Amino acid sequence: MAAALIGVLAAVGALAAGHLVAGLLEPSSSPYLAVGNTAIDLTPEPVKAFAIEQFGENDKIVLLLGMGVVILLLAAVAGLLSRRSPVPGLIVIGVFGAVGIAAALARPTLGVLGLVAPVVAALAGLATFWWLHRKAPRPEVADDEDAEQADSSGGSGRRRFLITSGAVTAGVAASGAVGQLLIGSRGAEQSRRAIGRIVPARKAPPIPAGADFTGAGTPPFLTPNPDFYRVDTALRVPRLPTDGYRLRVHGMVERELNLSYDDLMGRPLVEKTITMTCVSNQVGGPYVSTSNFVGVPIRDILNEAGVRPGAEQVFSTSVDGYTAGTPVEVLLERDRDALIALGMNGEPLPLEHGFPVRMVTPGLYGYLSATKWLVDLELTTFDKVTYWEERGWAERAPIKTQSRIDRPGAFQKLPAGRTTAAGIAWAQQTGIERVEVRVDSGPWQEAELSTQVGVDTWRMWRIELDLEPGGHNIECRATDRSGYTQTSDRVPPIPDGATGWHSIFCTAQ
Ligand SMILES: Nc1nc2c(c(=O)[nH]1)N[C@H]1C(S)=C(S)[C@@H](COP(=O)(O)O)O[C@H]1N2
Ligand SMILES: [Mo]
Repeated sequence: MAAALIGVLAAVGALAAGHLVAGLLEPSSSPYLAVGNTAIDLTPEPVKAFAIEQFGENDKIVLLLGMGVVILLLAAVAGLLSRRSPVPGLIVIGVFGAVGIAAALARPTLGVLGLVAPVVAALAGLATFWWLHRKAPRPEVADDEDAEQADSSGGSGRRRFLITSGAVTAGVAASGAVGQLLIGSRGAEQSRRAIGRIVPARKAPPIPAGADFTGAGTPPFLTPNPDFYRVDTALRVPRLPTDGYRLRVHGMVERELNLSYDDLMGRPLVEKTITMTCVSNQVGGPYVSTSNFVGVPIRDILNEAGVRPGAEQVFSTSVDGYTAGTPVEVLLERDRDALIALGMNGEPLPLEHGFPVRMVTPGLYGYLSATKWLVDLELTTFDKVTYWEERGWAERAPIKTQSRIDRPGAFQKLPAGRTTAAGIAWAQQTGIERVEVRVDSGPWQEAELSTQVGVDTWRMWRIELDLEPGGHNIECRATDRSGYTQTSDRVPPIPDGATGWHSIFCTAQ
């Protein structure tokens, strides 16, 4: 027991010390977070897609917990191997330390300062192990001389070891907690609160009555900020205060720009209602949401910088190292209104949606057009490869026409007879013309559509169905305003978005 405990305390102590130093210096250099982030970057794409599908927004928590369990087990084993000599344990802790340092080195945005936390963590782990090991009761004496040791106050023995390890535990818990507090409260939240509401110079047209069918089971037309889907590779949400914020625009331009948050806020802001969609969304999946985004049209910024001939993509970089490439001609289109967004539904961007500044591009999947925590725009050619392209996703990816059934829910039991089915459909840049529904491969029936808000937003549908008692398969398909009807061919999200009809099975009784 004591042997395993020494290993565990040394490992947890190392992580806590690293977390504390990272909280003081540079949050993302915490070895625990740096290893997790590097693990995400190294994870093969199918596993990542699986994790997003299985655990949704909890995928990172699952990863961190999994890492924790593995570390504790290895540490306990290291402790048990070191009953006689501390060397095996010191080797294992040393390897842990090296992994933490390597992970910090692999983080693209961490400088030399980022190495302090993992180095301190490694030293703290080795020292704790060495020290507790010396204090530990020897296994041969532990059994026979138990009573004698317990009595000999001040001498080496089990009681003294328990006191020592209790004190170490308290110190470890305190430094881990302080580190977490520091990491959690660095600037960004405060600076977000100080901004108040974000008021556009040109408001989006109001959402008309009848734009959704929430009574029939669709989501509300505008997604409340806390419900907006979230997909990103950031284990810890980057916390960028507006003080000192800079957006650099460079590369194949006539004039480099270097814009502060106030420079952006000071421009005439426009508001646009946009339905965002993630390329990883499976047919019927949840990664689609709508918001009133407020920001500066990217076109204005690009025109001010002066795009030089030959530039093909706007290569955007996030403060967390994530990169994306958006075709220049799309961003320059007059009616597209791609935004350098500052606000969502009247509020500054929530931290997890890219505070203080992100991109949003109507009609393109988010991975190549919606960089969050945006700090850099480089005009370049498609030779420069982005985060997702390296992982097999397409260089260009307009959002595909899709539809989803929200009611009845999958495997729902409902009373036989008349029932209302409802859902959503989207075909950004084109608009939805028609949604049809069929039951058990019967004839297609046309659903009623909600009032259209714009071509860049989703549209709701509902239909009355008559269900006989028994199991039923309900399918839907959308036709967009170009005349294209969704194909029934099922393809997976990779490389440029899923296709196929959403179908659900329900039971009428
Ligand atoms: N910095 C950063 N920006 C990012 C991502 C990311 O992983 N990191 N994910 C992209 C993807 S895949 C999508 S679909 C959208 C999702 O934006 P949301 O989380 O605000 O819905 O953000 C994009 N911007
Ligand atoms: Mo995405």
